[in-house]
Amino acid sequence: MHSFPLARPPFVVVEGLDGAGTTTQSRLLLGRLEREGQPAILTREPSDGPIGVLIRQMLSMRVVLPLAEGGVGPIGRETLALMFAADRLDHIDAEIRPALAAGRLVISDRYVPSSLIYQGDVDGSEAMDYSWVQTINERALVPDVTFFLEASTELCLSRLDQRARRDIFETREKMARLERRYDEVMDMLASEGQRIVRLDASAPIEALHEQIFAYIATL
Ligand code: T5A
Repeated sequence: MHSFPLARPPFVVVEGLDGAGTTTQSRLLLGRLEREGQPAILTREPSDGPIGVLIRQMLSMRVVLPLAEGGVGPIGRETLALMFAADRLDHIDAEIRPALAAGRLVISDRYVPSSLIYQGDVDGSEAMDYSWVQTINERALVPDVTFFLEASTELCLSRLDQRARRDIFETREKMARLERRYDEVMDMLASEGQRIVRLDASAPIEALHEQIFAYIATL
């Protein structure tokens, strides 16, 4: 167990299905670190940079594109994957690296795993091809630890039901596919040597927070 501030502040990622609680846990962690005297920032992807803002508008269908056959529709899947990768590199340059260099721990609410999971089916089929998404993200800084909030589709939908607005990924069928892919991708990243910590997202908010904080204190 280390005392704060940490000599080398880590880059921490929180991942999970929509509704798993990544935003809740990221915010709680930031507040706790600040109280413990650890300089830290909370950031997210899509980022709040220019490409990230555009992506958020596209996900909520506030920005649509004219289709060749007439009418409008969402941006192409591969183009969206490239936009997420471009946003990530901008995010790393503009926010993540400068914060780490200034001695701040960085918490990112979502990162590369989200691209693998949400954009991994680049041709729109059930067959996954993670390799291209990995290639376009290969310059992304590797996190020191990724907390994966493991949640079922049913749990996430019950939490999201409280909300009026849902984005383009938040339907039962799509989420069930995403749930399976999360498991696959986290195993894949762990086998490549990344530090992945799986947590049961159905646990109470405070209990999850204590597990995350205790882990950070060992880094
Ligand atoms: N995306 C993102 C891609 O497709 N490719 C990429 O490369 C990237 C980076 C982002 C979307 O972009 C996609 C994935 C996403 O679909 P977003 O709105 O930023 O969209 O998505 P999220 O970060 O998932 O935000 P959400 O708000 O949808 O979900 P969270 O953050 O997981 O959930 P949270 O914390 O807001 O909690 C939801 C509700 O559950 C309660 C909370 O109080 C809240 O009401 N809750 C709990 N209740 C009981 N017990 C717990 N343990 C609880 N934890 C939370």
